[in-house]
Amino acid sequence: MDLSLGIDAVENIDIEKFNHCYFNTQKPLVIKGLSKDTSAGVKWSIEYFKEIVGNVMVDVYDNSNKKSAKSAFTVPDLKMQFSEYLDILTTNEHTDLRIFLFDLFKYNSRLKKDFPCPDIFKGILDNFAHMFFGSKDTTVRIHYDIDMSNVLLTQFGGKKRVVLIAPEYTSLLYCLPLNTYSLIDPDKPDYKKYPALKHIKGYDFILDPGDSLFMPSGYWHYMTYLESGFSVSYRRIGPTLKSPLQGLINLGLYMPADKLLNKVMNDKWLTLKEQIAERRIHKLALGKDIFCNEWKTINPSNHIN
Ligand SMILES: O=C(O)CCC(=O)C(=O)O
Repeated sequence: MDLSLGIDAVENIDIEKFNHCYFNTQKPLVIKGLSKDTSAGVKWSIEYFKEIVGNVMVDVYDNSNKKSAKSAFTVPDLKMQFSEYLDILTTNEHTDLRIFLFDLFKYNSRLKKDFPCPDIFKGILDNFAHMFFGSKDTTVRIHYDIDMSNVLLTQFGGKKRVVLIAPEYTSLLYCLPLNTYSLIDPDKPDYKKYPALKHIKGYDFILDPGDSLFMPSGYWHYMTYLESGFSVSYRRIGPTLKSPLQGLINLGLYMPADKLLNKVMNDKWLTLKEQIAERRIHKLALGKDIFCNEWKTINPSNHIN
């Protein structure tokens, strides 16, 4: 994998330029310090959250749960009081517990006032914000968002490393059928098992506290919390109807089908999914005559028609 592409970064951007150069062309962008002049940039801290929403019960996900790491769905592993979770986070030691896609704003409208949707992301979804919390060294497995929205992810607290890969590479990423995850590990790409990864190009950069990342629809992302921290995401639909329609198909058709097969076949379905993902890509490779020799060397007796 060549992750040396340089991501554009700006200090400020107006809506016209953002739409013209990034949103309409679906090109990722980092906006430095977008939140620094907002109340959130000044006020938000672990202590502040404890004071105003500390008593809320939250769903917590355990990254060390091997079963959910291999599952296509992210299912909460436990529930706890938010203040209890924040206490764990403040040690800045590693914990595998993280909070994912949490609609914290609904518990206290002050939070929304502190960080309203930035102008460049105003639209029919601008009332919905989600928060993510994690500790130092926590990773978020590589995936793209199932609803195919564009995402504006603003980082608070610690630094986060982001690996981004354009949707054009989806067919080379061993995407599991009926869902939006891949089992590859961008930190240790296994080129023997997944030779197509050699042909992938992407971005690898660090989001500092206060920075916002524009992630266009369908972009694969893999994140590592370099320090304990949290972020907020807003979503925007467009610029064409193709992505929202694909999002609806993913949510309304593929996800329920995947869930059903998971329920009926359990681990067998996961194994089959991995096999399908591998075979699909090698079939494509043979068709295009790329990395074909590698595949034949690894699987001399395997013939795909
Ligand atoms: O920052 C995180 O913890 C995960 C963010 C993410 O996966 C997303 O915005 O889709």
